[in-house]
Amino acid sequence: MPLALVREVPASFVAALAPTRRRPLDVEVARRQHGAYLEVLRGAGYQITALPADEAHPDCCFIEDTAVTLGRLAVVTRPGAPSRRGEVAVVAAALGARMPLARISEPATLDGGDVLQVGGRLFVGRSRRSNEEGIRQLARLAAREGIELLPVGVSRGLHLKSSVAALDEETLLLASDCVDEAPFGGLRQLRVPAGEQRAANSLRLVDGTVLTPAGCPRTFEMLAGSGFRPVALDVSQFEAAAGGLSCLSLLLD
Ligand code: CIR
Repeated sequence: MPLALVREVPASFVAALAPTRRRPLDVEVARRQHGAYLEVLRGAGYQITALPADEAHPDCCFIEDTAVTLGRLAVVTRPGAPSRRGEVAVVAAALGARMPLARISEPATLDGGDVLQVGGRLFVGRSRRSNEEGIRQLARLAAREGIELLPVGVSRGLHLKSSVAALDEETLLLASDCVDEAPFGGLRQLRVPAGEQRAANSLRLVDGTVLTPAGCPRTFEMLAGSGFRPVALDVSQFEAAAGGLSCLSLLLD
């Protein structure tokens, strides 16, 4: 059974890193939205393992950033934001109980939100959070697993996956003018309509459903019209903290 590792939303979420926040974050609403997200994952067939929230780490629910899986190997990251580095220990323990672990180490930084697997390839964002050394260390580990890594320049948005999602093994959903698109040559590309950039942070689930943020109707129609199965979900509180659908889980399909 596919597994989704998630982390509960702490009361301290009100202090989550949020460069573009205009309104205070609402923990109760965030928890409701998180609960609805988990229901959709369950419905898609995932067994959920929910790690407890850590009040010392307001961003801990954005669990995607703490680890990357390469086949049967889990790579524990070293998040780019210093305030998030203490999030990895609990996630490493949970992953280490089921699979071998490797670690990204200083001076490298790497956020899971910059790592996008498409078919057998790994695209990795060179962003404010993930540096060259982080990409180099991940490339070495990926090569050992027979996986090719391609760096991608990120010019807008926090992470690579803020602007690009994989809809299947050969199709991307992306927002224009946010990343260097040259490395994606050869892949089919669907562009989110203007004004719906945040819809590029969508998440394909193991049953083929594509979770997409609520309030992006044109993207929803485009996905449905292209043969995908979109499901819209309100994650406004997480978006207000620079996150989105992909960052709330580590999916082990
Ligand atoms: C941060 O700034 O690190 C968090 N507030 C948001 C992280 C979102 N992560 C993701 O999209 N992978």
